[in-house]
Amino acid sequence: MKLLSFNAQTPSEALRKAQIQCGENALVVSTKEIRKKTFNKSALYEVVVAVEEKELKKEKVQKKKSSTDVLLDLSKAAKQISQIEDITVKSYKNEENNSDGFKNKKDNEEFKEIKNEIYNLSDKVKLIQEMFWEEKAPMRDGLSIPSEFSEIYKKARFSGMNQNDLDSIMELTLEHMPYNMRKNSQTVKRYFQVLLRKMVPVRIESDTQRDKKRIMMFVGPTGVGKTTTLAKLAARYSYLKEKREKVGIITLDTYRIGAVEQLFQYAKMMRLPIEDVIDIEDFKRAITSLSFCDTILVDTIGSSQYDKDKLEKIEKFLKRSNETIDVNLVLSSSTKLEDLREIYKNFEYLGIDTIIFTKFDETKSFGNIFSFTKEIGKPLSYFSVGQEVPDDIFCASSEYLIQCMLDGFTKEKNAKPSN
Ligand SMILES: Nc1nc2c(ncn2[C@@H]2O[C@H](COP(=O)(O)OP(=O)(O)O)[C@@H](O)[C@H]2O)c(=O)[nH]1
Ligand SMILES: [Mg+2]
Repeated sequence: MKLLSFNAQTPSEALRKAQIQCGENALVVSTKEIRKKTFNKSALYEVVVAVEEKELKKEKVQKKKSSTDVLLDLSKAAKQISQIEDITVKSYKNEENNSDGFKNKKDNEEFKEIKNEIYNLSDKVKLIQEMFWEEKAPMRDGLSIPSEFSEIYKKARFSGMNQNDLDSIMELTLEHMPYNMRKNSQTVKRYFQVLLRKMVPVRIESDTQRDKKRIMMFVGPTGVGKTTTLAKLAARYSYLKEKREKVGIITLDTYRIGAVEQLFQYAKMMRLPIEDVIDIEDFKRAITSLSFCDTILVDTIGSSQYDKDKLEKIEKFLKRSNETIDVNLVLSSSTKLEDLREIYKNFEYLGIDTIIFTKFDETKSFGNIFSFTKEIGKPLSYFSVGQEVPDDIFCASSEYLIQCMLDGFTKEKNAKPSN
């Protein structure tokens, strides 16, 4: 036995919908008004019916309405609306151009009539859209996703997030969302956003404590932006944050020609001490010589995640230094979810503390970041949003990530945390 819910402007219409989908034998469990009639909106009723699963399957097969028909209806209605709108605009302009300012009564009545007709037609379009959505609406354990959820469902689906995540979050939303919030797609979106945000672990940026230095190491695949991120953070900690810190840099990136130069240039520009290091003894010495610093940032060998030798070398540095080192895995936003998982698997044994995502500006879908972070449960700490040093870096925020995920990337959005 399954419970299904159907919404319509009248209880009888909702029942009719239920009977079309579930057959005459559907047992009505409850009928309730879920939205009161207002000035510009009709009331909305919900009928919940119980139905045998085999009946449901039978009815589904019998369902004939094709989505192409609905699409044709939709475009026809849209065309009618645009024609009427055109007339409206013209008649409105004529009214405005009337030189003596006199408003013709007949014109006014016509204008009202046309306005009413537009309302009626746009209602019709909405209804057709709902029919179209209902037909395509995914069914999860007998739970059909209502039309108010369609916009957010589609956005989340195209964000690249894991389909299972999306389905279970939808189910949760449908189960727990209060009825009065379901009345329009805006409140649904807000509720859904809050739920998504709560699933993203984020590490709040902290200041260093007195007499306690912080060592941050940046690891990750070649070319993701480790060195650039380190340079941005060096500037941030030493000049841009309210509480300025003494920052030192160590580079283990001595194998890639040019890579050391790049960091030395940045250090010189920012007047920060920098040490390059080849073996573990060097590393220990460098940490000692930078012991006056509050924060030491360590850049690592540009390595492919499959390059076990280089990864093992990093591990040695971590283990033998006898220091507490904060390991920051740097990843690019444009990496597919499966590849992010694979990379993480290879770097995991270094003991990853936090994740930094770079190249926000180079992707359109952020659902991979959401699903990846939710899966591994490690907190996000920073987002890199462009090539500019030092400006293009934000503290990670779940609001900003979900906003990029559902509405696309922009550096200017309100959700950008104030840095
Ligand atoms: N568009 C964009 N490019 C970035 C970003 N971060 C780094 N880059 C670029 O990516 C390239 C590789 O960066 P690099 O720091 O050398 O990567 P590493 O090999 O991981 O150290 C450089 O051209 C950077 O300017 C970002 O957030 N957005
Ligand atoms: Mg580098």
